[in-house]
Amino acid sequence: MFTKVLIANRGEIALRILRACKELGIQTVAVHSVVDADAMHVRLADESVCIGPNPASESYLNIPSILAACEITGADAVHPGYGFLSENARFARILGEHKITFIGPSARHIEIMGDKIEAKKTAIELGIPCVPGSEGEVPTLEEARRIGREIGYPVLVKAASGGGGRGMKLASDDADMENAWSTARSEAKAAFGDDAVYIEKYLTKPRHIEIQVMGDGRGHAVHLGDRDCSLQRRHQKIWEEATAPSLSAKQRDEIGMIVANAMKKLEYSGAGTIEFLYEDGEFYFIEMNTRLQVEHPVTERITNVDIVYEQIRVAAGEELRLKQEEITFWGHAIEIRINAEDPRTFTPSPGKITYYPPAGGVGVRVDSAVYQGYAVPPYYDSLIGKLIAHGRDRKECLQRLRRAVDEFIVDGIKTTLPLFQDLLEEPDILSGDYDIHWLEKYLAEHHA
Ligand code: MV4
Repeated sequence: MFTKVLIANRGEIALRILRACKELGIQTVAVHSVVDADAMHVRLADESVCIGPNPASESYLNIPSILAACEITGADAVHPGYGFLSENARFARILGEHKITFIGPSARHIEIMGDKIEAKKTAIELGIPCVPGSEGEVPTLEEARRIGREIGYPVLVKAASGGGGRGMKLASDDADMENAWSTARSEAKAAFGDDAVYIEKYLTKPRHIEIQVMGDGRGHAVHLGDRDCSLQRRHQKIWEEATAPSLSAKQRDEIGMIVANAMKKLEYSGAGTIEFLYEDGEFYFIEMNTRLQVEHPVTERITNVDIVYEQIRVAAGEELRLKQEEITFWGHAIEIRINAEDPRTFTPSPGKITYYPPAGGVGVRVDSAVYQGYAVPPYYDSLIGKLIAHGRDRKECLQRLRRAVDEFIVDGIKTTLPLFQDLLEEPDILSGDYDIHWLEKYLAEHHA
């Protein structure tokens, strides 16, 4: 096992990782920007190193600085959390060259899944169902139109280096394709320095359902069930649930086994998420995330698996203790993301928290690293906490969630908590009847 883990992140996830390290008896190193000197994870870590000025590009994304912090403290592993360097293959490779373990999958697997064309080819080879579309890159307009006609319009032109919604253009016919294809290419070139694009049939009203996996890199892998993350605004999730309300146990088992077997063949190591669009009873692979995700607690809650603890064990070369037949899904969990933002305009609302009694009680978990007197800095994303409710079924989970949202107080800054009070009155939310467009439509009608 590692003796010292450096946590290359901030906020609630840094604290989450620190907790897992403490339980494993591993010493912890916090790294932080100037403004984060009084953060919770810095206070609770055994050691801390200031790695640079406030902009993330100069601190949490500063590879030389983080390497120096490893050197100074003698850390033998780095946990990258999510965002920042978590899916940076070059970072994973550099750490390896310095005999420091990157707590995550191999640099090769990060690279494959970072290229959406490679990811899709790999998924097809592994027997994962995909959205109908081009076989790889579409280099000419003529070919783009041929594929559009072949699979049937409307189609999406997507950037190979994109993902998370960046660099997508809709084409509804041959005439439309010229504009979609060329703007997708030039935007991809400008944003990622890579103009490769591919084409997919446009699914009009899917849900976003993802499968959590864990592998040991030696051919043992399991799935931990699914999450529905359809409620998104501008490709930012705000509400996630496990299990997905629209799936039967049989469907869950089927897609879960397809994905687990694929990860065995790939010899995938660590935690990962396979993202699907789900429409009319069919799953269509879109992307794989090779990191721990923000919404991992809903899966932890219904499976009783500590995903971060297992990630660290596997990275240290221990075998995966999880056996598929022992993984069961009990009850229902929902996570809501509490952001320091105006609940109507979503404008960031940094500043000092003057009063902070978080929700608690039966069936409630709060993952947060803020406290009364803490000042939310303006430099990073606005997530200040996650509220996770659990119950024997979705109905009990929703009751507890509503009770917890009502008692959660954050004074001094604006938060998205009032949005969730409103959502918890919506019949479609209460019945679980929503797709990826539901939230944007709701906000246009109710929050304009
Ligand atoms: C799609 C799609 C419809 N059809 N692909 C957006 C983010 C990126 N991960 C993939 N995205 C989409 N891909 C096909 N073939 C619709 C979306 C999409 C979306 C997906 C998940 C959650 C929210 C979304 C909001 C708008 C569009």
